[in-house]
Amino acid sequence: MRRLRIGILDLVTKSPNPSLYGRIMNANLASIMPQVIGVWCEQEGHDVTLVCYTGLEDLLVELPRDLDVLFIGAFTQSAQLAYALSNLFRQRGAVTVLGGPHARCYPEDARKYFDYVLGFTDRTVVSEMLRDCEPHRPYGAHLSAASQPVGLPTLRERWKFTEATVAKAPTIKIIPMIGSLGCPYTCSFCIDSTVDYQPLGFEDLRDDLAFLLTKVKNPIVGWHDPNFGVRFDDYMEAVEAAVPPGRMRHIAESSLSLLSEPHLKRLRENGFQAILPGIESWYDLGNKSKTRRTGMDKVTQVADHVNMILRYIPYIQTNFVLGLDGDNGNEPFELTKKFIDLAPGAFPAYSLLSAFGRAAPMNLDYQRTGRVLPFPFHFLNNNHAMNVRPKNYSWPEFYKHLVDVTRYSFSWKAIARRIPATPTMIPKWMNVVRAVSSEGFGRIRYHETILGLLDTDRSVRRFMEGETTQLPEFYASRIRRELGPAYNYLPEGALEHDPNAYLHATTEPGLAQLTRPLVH
Ligand code: B12
Ligand code: SF4
Repeated sequence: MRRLRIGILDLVTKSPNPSLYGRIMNANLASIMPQVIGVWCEQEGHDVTLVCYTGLEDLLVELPRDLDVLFIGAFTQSAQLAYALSNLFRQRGAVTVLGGPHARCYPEDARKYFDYVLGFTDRTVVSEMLRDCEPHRPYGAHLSAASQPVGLPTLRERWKFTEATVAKAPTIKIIPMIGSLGCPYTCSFCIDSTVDYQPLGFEDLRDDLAFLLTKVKNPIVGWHDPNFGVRFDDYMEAVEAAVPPGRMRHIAESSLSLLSEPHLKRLRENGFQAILPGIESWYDLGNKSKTRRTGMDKVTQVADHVNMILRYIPYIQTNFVLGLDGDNGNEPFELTKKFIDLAPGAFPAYSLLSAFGRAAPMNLDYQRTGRVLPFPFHFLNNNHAMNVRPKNYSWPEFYKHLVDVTRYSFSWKAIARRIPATPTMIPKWMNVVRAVSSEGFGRIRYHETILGLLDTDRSVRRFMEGETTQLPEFYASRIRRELGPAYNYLPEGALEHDPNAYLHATTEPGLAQLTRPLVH
């Protein structure tokens, strides 16, 4: 097989103007899989250029013009950017391949703009794709492994890609690491609820950690495991065997149920500095935080738990989903404000209820009841649009509460209370930067704008009520502005998608046939 010139693009962001927080952090949010694909392509004998797009690079310059193949890893929020780039590189003669969350969630749509759309991706899928390597137009080939890969290349193998990406982070530098795929729990809103839990091998993990210490003095490791610490003792033993005390810091997403006091003690001893548990809601999704309580009972229980965590781990981000069907009236929002008062050290992160295509079984229910809106993918990042009409709120009611709780969470009073409630310098500083940047003040401004438009702009209100699919100018002009030069390469029709494609594929046999991946 001839030696191919392969480009790999990791789209960490969707537009060329990162916020202050984005400038500091984007390179730290890079994905592992594009680096993995880089290793596999080189092992197949090809030349690889990998670019992690943090919003500061000129993509039209950084990627070689004469690529044979371009892989793009994209979240749904970067789909339109990915579609535009695919179009440009196809015009230049490349075969294009999409992988990552967008490809897993919206394969029906992505096939219109890419030659290959990859679901679960292992080395066999990549080498089969490279052997075939043909333009597939007008519909790309949808390939998937039968399950998640049983192993991934080690950090040593992907180091040259990791190092180049982390070098882009100006101050804090986080090394991405993963020890498991899937999850044993079955929260119906989650992409991993149907993916079996599978550790990737604790011996490799130990080697990766030991290798990292030879490359970076006091590294910070960011764990990408969907639910870190399911096999808690195995993880801790791997860390303890490879890392002398005090030599490494860690950040992980973990469910509250795994964060018992004995576990927290061991996490502290092993240098865990930041933890991101999901609380989700005071009424819904209790299975994730493993609490049967609801309402104020749950608030006090979770606040006590979070305060206990802060005695061991200096930084905690608590994740909430707003707009769930279990929420009704003022109370859920008032309870969140109580939580902010009772656990002042936690940094709250709010996600608007979003149905990402095929991501979760629950999305079929939203689609069946006609509640999913065709917001362009560019806005689907849990913040810039909520693509499920709320069950128990009118839009103005919902946005009024959203603005109120966001203002409360990032008021000067809450920002000031967070400072003494977090024990060490970096967390104090991070919380202030995040609050005054796009995640706090920026969100308040954005949600206030939408609330205002719901009142003054009929086109926005009608679109959000599902009365029209005509995209309001507010959103259309925002995409034009945010995509910058890439907007000119957006293929025709690429701003629209069928929000019920998942449902249609399950109910229309012809369609199901067309979109079923070729599983090896
Ligand atoms: C770790 C994680 C993060 C980390 C690391 C992100 C990163 N760059 O990878 C952080 C905390 C930074 C993060 C941020 C965000 N995240 Co996140 N995150 C996850 C999480 C928990 C695990 C993903 C993971 O790495 N799995 C391990 C990998 C190996 O497996 P995989 O993702 O299934 O990938 C397989 C295939 O898709 C494929 N593949 C993956 N990437 C690529 C790339 C190429 C080129 C190819 C060919 C194949 C390929 O190969 C893998 C093996 O089969 C998932 C939830 C979950 N449980 O999956 C959410 C998830 C991916 N995140 C999500 C979201 C919405 C976000 C944010 C927008 C949240 C926010 N508002 O800030 C941001 C966006 C960041 C960005 N880069 O754009 C959504 C994505 C939905 C979507 N369709 O876009 C998910 C699914 C959670 C959810 N809400 O359901 N996230
Ligand atoms: S515990 Fe977390 S990762 Fe596991 S299924 Fe639930 S939400 Fe998904």
